[in-house]
Amino acid sequence: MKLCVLGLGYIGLPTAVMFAKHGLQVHGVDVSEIVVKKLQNKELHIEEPGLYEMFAEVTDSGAFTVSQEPVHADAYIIAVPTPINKNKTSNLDYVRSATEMIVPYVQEGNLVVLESTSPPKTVENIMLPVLEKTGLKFGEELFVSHSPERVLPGKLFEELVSNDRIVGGINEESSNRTVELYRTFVKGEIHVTDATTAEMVKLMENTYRDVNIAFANELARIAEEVGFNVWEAIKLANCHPRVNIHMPGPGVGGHCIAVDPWFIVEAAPEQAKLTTLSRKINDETPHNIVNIVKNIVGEIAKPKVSVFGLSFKGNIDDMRESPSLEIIEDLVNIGYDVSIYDPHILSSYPNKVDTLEEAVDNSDCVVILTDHNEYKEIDYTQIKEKMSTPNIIDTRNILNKEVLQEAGFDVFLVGDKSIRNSLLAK
Ligand code: SAJ
Repeated sequence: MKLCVLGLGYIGLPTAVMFAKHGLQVHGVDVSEIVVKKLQNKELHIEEPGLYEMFAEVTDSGAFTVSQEPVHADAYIIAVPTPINKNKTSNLDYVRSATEMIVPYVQEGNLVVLESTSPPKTVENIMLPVLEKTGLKFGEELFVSHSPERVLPGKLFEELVSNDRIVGGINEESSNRTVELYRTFVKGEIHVTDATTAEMVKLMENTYRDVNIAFANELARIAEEVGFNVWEAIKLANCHPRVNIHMPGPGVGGHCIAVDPWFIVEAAPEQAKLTTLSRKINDETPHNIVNIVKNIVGEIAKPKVSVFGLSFKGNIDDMRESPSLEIIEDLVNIGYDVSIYDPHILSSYPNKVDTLEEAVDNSDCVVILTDHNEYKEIDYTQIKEKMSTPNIIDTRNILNKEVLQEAGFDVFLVGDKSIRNSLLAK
């Protein structure tokens, strides 16, 4: 069986490689010449545990090829970005153009699967009108479905296999063929529904998380006001068998959770009240963190702030929608001397330095924004020697407060009375 995967990003590339590893002949397509050249030279443009080994293996064996143009295949998977515009409406240009791209190649009996997270009715209103140009009869000569990717960056290969999958075909035969395709490696259950429901299921999962994280962030602000430790309180509340409150932090990043709720808002703005408010709360959170920094270093003349973490969550290299970007921009705009340290981000970024030493040299405050393992393993006593003022703000609850305090740090934990005390002290 021959498969053609369009979009070789965080989802498309690992998925393509997985199919190639499991016996399919796979051709990957990306519009970016840089990405294609890199892959053809057996180099990766993204970081994901286990990806390189598998990618190298299927490339060497010839099971996986890459170019900027599609080929004839039995099935096509579209895994292109579905970003949002500045006004929070969906941008489906990539879905549209990827579908256009395969029109000259699609033949009778082919299957086309959309994996990109998309607003409800994308298959119906965006893809089908384009695929009509093939002249093939939908559901009889050409099979189309949505099967959203639902894997967690960083744990992608494990989740590709073990997670349940949702398949929503435009008719039963489209669903059946899609189930058969993914059975190649999926060990989780494959649930069949219609295309619009499948689109909504994916959006609902991420919106559930966004609303829950907004609640956690709201509780963090309440904890700072009232004076208790929200992390301990959430841990205790979650001992209840029916409670699962998520964790507060510096805000919500990534291409999924910070974006997908807007697709629901766009589809039904009047009805999506809680969804809209949760987005607002999570979007405000980076500014809350900036205010905390301001309260702690505000009295120091031209303070230096060391930001730990550019990626949107721990142990990955993905900066998309990362709350760190907004926090850094605000800190720079205030006029602080900002120095960023992130061992997972290899590309250059303004104010990013290469070593921990440079980042903390003469610093007045370390702000931990991402829970990379590296930050848990740092010897903070040594860092303190280099700093001008030993302040440390932990937005992820990854530090041992007592140990740091003993070492002479002023430790401020987001969602804790230490933040309140810092405000009262001013
Ligand atoms: N975050 C919190 N508190 C939490 C959990 C997360 O502040 O308790 C923050 C993270 O730090 C990060 C953001 O939320 O900035 C999102 O991280 P995440 O780990 O929750 O999710 P993603 O964006 O990496 O992946 C999600 C996953 N969806 C669900 O768990 C329902 C993944 O399965 C999806 O495939 C992915 O979105 C996607 O592509 O849609």
